[in-house]
Amino acid sequence: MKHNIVRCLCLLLPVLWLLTGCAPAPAPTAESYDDFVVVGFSQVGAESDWRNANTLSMQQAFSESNGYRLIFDDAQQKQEKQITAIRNFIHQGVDYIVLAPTTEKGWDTVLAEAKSAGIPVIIVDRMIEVEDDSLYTCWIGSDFLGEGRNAVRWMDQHLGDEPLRIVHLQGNLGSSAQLGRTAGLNEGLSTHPEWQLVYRESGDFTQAKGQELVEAILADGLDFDVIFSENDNMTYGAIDALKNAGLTPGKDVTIISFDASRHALELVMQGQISYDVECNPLHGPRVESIIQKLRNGLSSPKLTYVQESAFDAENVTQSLLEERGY
Ligand code: GYE
Repeated sequence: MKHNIVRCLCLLLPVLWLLTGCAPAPAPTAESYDDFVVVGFSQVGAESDWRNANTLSMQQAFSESNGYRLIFDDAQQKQEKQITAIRNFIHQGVDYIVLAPTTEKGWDTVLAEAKSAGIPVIIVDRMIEVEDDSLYTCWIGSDFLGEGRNAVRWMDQHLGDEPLRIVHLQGNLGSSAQLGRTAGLNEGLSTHPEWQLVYRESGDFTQAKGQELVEAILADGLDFDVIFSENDNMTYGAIDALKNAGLTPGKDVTIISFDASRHALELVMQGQISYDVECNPLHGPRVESIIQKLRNGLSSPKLTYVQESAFDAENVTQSLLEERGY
């Protein structure tokens, strides 16, 4: 009798699994993707912690459990690769194209192709400069000029009228993040005759290039008081170069940085970075809610700037570090 019950249970269990949904799910077929909203996302690359946090945020927002199928393309900081990716998205007939552009210029032709295919294009993070604004539906990102001005305001208030020799590490030339932050510094230079720009070069937003540039100027014997570095990863490289040369970041050299990622805020707390202007990479849910609106027949503002802050030793706190998602 006992044996019969056990045998019965053994036969019933697979049936129960199937009925309760505990059995392994069948692999999705091409047809089953029809139920998803298909989004092609052309990402700049993986040059920085900011970028990786941005990619993750997009992947989480455009997950299959949220009803999306994300086609992700990493352009390795090359605009040609982004243009090819967009053409592939058009060819695949995606529902929406999301573009995080490398540089501002050079998008007119490919976006006109997307427009004639009837695919809405949402620009995220950096901006684009096109002849015809109807080539993209809307943009969401940061006020990069505002960030540059914010840094200059801090320098003005904290370094006063001291003569300053400034080393400027720029991001990718032609990207909005570089253009805006550089324009902010240029304004500061034009109103502070006592500030002297002693070096300016692009470090492509990467840690390796930031370190390489600062090592080279130290080897050349250049004297400087401030490093104005347009992102945290170049700053990390610069800090390593300074330390390797026996200098103390934050004491021998004042460091201004951008992004304010968690590790950088730790360095602010330790006094190695003096001021870090926030740039928020968590755009996934923001872009997703734009797509929700469009799908519901609503419109979204053409331009949306996200709220951002900035940090120095005065306002950086342990709880801020713990809450930081990037
Ligand atoms: O500051 C930098 C990244 O475009 C805002 O790109 C973004 C910038 C960010 O590589 O770390």
